[in-house]
Amino acid sequence: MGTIRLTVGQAIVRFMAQQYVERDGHQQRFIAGVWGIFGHGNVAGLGQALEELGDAEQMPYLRPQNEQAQVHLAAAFARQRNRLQTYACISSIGPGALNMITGAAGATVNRIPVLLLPSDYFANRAPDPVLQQIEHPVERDASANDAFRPVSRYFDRISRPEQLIGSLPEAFRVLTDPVETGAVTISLPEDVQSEAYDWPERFFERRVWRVRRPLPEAAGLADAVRLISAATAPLIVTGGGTIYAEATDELSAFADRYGIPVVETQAGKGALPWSHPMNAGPAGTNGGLAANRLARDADLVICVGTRMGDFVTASRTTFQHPDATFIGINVGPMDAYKMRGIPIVADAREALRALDAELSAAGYGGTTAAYRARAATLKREWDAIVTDLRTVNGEPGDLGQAEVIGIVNDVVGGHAAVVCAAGSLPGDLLRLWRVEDPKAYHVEYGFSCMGYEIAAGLGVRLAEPDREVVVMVGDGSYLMLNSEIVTAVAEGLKLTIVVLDNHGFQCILALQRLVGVPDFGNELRFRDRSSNRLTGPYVPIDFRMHAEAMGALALLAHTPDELRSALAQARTADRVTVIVVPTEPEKRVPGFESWWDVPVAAASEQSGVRDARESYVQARNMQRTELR
Ligand SMILES: Cc1ncc(C[n+]2csc(CCOP(=O)(O)OP(=O)(O)O)c2C)c(N)n1
Ligand SMILES: [Mg+2]
Repeated sequence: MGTIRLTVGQAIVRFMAQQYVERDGHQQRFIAGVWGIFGHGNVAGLGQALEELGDAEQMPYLRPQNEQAQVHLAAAFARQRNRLQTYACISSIGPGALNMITGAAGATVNRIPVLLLPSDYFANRAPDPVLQQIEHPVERDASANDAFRPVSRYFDRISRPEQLIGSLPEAFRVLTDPVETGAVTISLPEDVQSEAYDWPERFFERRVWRVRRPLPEAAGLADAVRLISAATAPLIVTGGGTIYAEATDELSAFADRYGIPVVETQAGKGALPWSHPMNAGPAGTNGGLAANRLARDADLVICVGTRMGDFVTASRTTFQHPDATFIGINVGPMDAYKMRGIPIVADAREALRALDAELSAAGYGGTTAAYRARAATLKREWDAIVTDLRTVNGEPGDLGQAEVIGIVNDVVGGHAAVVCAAGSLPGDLLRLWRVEDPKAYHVEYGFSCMGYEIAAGLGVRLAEPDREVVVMVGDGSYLMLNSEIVTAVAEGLKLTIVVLDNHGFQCILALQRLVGVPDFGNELRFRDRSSNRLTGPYVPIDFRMHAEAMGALALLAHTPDELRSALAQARTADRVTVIVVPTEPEKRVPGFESWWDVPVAAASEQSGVRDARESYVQARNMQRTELR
């Protein structure tokens, strides 16, 4: 067999260009391009390779402003493409590499494929310590990049070129596997990146990775049929897996046919349109009244494609039926077995189809008319509460976050993709945003990473160029990571960013009050000289001017009319638009019969803390810690 002489960097570019995925007969390239910031670690390695081969291999290079942001962007792109395509992210060594750790963890938590290629210190160690090397005094081979290990689903360091021949295929197997996927990191010493090797031609042949749709086993289905037939109050929890598996039509038909209400998680919202008669809305800590009441009383919970995080389980208090039983339909065993679940380890679409066939073969006619009527009544009541919360009330210049959500959603509709990640917005969006298709709600709430929002907006826009994209971001998250607005300008990416300016971390302030602590450190205030605390007036920030300086069309909206007109301007604009909306922090959306486990100080001189501790200890009695 012949060989091809290329550097390691060049070989990676050529290899990536030949990797395809296939699902349901559709094939596409898996790596859409390479995001990266150059430094001494990669400018002569992958940087040279992309410059020489990028065009020929159709492997475009894109430049972010921050390495963390490029990983968020890649993850958002992959999520929006149902994990069937992603970007590679490259960085220099040291700080550039470590900037990707947070994004890597987010991708891994959310089970989203991203390929990370950070540079590393010299494998030959000749110039040690190279600029930005940690130089660990005891473990000589340790590098900053070892910090990727716990946040990656696959990690390797290439210290000789030929190691790539084994490592890259393994990386793509993991990336394209629905169970194992997450951040995949291949650490590339800077000297190795530019070394040449005679690669076997076969290494660069086109390879197609078929994305598995594992079928359910008969025994698990039989258990499920028995449990569903015997249940009086069954409920479905849908997570992101339903959407990634493109099982939303099956879910809709299943829920309709058998009269089983569906409750949503953050990643699963959108699986059914908000108006679907069986969609009871979100459950758990940030849930609504209908879902939380149905969940409280459910005797059987069918979990589809969800990791059952503590927000949907309200820290194990959502499900209060003493004999509540769980069926875990999940492609990943770890998730399928959660809550003492009867596992159906399978692709969500295949499992729902098979379960439907088995249930109808068993003559199951669905839930009782009384149960369906209860679900319908609860849904009607909840929909009315949502409408009420979204409706503008009070003075026009006194907008609350819920009203802003209502106005934005009314203008852009239920098919625009709304993007968010942290703060009080995710909870409010979960309850109040009305979604009409499965890709129109993109809230990252597995890692809830401040700074995801704007970068992710770019990723969603690139994944679906024809869909309107609206990023909803708090002022705190905006201040943490806003610089990809410059990238949006440079790349000509059109999206709308709505910044809700409420003077700081209002969701954590609310949480602080709940744990009995007086307001401390969460608002953006000047230091007060007499108290020596951050209790002075609000620090004024002109977010509009800030966004304008980066090249965005930037607008300020104080009133509902100004917001509607700004959104209309954004829709006709030819570039990224930032709309700054000052909001009233004390207009908060209440909780709906739910809880979240946030530990309260067990000793304090303050009566507020002691009272909060007492309620906390009481509330913990509700936790179903036996469900494991
Ligand atoms: C990177 C990161 N740091 C800290 C947190 C903890 N945290 C969650 S929300 C929040 C405040 C967010 O403030 P803002 O974006 O203004 O939203 P608001 O709470 O005002 O709605 C903080 C500090 C986080 N989720 N992510
Ligand atoms: Mg805020």
